[in-house]
Amino acid sequence: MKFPEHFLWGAASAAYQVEGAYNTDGKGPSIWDEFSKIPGKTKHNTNGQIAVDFYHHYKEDIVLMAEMGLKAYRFSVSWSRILPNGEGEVNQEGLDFYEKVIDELQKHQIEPILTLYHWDLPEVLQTKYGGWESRHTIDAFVEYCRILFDKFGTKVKYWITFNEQNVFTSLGYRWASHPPNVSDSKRMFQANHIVNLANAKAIQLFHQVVPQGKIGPSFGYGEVYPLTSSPADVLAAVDANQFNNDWWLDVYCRGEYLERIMRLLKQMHIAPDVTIEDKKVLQTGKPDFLGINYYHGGTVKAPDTEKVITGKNFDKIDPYLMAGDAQSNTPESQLFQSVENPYLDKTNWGWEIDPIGFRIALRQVYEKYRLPLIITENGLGAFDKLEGGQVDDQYRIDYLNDHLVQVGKAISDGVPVFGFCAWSFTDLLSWINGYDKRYGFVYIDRDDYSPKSLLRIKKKSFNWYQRIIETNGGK
Ligand code: BGP
Repeated sequence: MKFPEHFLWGAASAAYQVEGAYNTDGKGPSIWDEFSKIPGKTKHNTNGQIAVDFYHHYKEDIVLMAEMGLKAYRFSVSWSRILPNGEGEVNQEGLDFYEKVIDELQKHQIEPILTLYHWDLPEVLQTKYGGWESRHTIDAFVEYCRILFDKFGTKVKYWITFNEQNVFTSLGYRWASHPPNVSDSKRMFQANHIVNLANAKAIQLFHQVVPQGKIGPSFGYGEVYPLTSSPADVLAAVDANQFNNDWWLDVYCRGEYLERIMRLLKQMHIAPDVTIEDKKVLQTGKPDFLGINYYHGGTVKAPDTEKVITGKNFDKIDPYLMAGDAQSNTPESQLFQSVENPYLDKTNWGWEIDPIGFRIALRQVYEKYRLPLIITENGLGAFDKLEGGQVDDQYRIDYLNDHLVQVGKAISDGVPVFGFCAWSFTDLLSWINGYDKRYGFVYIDRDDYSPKSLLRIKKKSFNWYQRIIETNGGK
C-alpha cells in the first residue's frame, strides 16, 4: 500500500453517538433526544443519554488515541450544547467542553476534524420552525457556525459542514426512520434544498472568517453497478448513480442541480422550490475538499416496464404515497430496480462488503469533481465478544485491511486522498441499531451501565491499526 507523507490516519465519531451527558451543563434537547423516546423507533428503545460518556471520558479516550498514534480525530459538535435553543444565547459550558477536547487532542499532536452537523438538530428549531423545512434554520445554522468559526477558526484546520446529507434527509423525511419521522418525498426534496443552501452559506462564511482553513461536506457515497451487461441494466445503473450520488455532489461542487433528475422530480410534483436567489447562493459556497463515507454501494437492473410512468400517465399518480407504494411511485422506480449483488458477501446487518467498490468510488468522485478527498468514515459493524478480557476482532482487521488496500490503489491511480478516518475509535451508539452493533477499536463494556464505569478495552484491531499508522500503511 502506498500512502503519502503526512497522511491523516484517523478515526471518527459523532456527538450524539458518543457524548452522553444529554442534559448536562446546560445542553438543550436535540431531535434525536426526542425521537428516541418514540417506542419502537430504535432497537430496544436505546438512546444516547449516556452513550459511551465521552463527555466525561474524553481525556482517557484521547490518551488511548495518542497511544494508538492517531494523527487525526473527527468528531461533531452538538449544536444544542452550544445553543440550547438553537439560536440566541450561547452556553459557555458547551463551548468550553469542545475547547478542552480540541486542546487535549492538540496536546497529543492529533489533528481535530470538526463536523458542524451530524444529525442532532436542536429540538426547538424543529418544533418551533419546522427544522430543515424552514429557511429560518438556514440563518440559525449560519449563526451557529459563525460562533464556532470565531472560537475555533485559529485552532482547527479541517471542518465538515454536513454529515451525509443524503442519508439524514432521506431517512428523516422520506422513510420516517430518523427524525423528524416524516415520509413525504416532496418534503424531503424541499428540506434537502434548504440544507444545500445552509451548506453553501456556511462555506461562504467560513472562507471569509477562516481563510487559512479547509471545509467540505461528508457524503455517503455508494457506487451502483448494473446487474448484467444488458444496455437497459447499464442505463439503470447510470441513472441510479445520478440519482443517488451526482444529485448531491453536483450541487456541492458545481452549485447546480442535475437537470435530468430535476425534470423527473418536477414531473412527479416533488421537486424543491428553487428561487433565482437560491441559484446564486448555491454558486457561492464551494468546498475545498470532499469527505467520503464509504460502507457499501448497490446493484440495479432496469425498472419493470409496466411500472414505468410515461409523460401520459404522470398526472394520474399520487406523488405523496411514496413510502406506502414504493414500487410504482418513487423516482427510483422510474429509473432502476435495486437487486442483490450475487458476487458480494454481507455483514451481519446485510450491508454488502465491497472493497473494490471503494476504489471505483474514489476514482469516480475525483474524476468528476477534481477535489482532494478524505475518507471521513469506513468500518465494520459487528457483534464483538469480550472473552477473557479480550476482543478478537480479526474480521474487522480483514475488512479494514481490504478497504485500505483499495484506498492505496486509488491513490496510486492518481486520486489525492489525504486521510482515512475509520468508523469508529471507541464503540458507540448505532443510531437505530443500539449498542450491539459495534464499530470501535476500543470495546466499551456496557454490562455495568453506570456512566462512571463504561470500561475501555483495546481490541485486537487496536494494535493492528497502531501498526498501520506506525508504518504509514504497512508494507
Ligand atoms: C453513517 C453515519 C454514522 C454511523 C455509520 C454506521 O451513515 O454517518 O454516524 O452511524 O453510518 O451506521 P450504523 O450505525 O447504522 O451502522
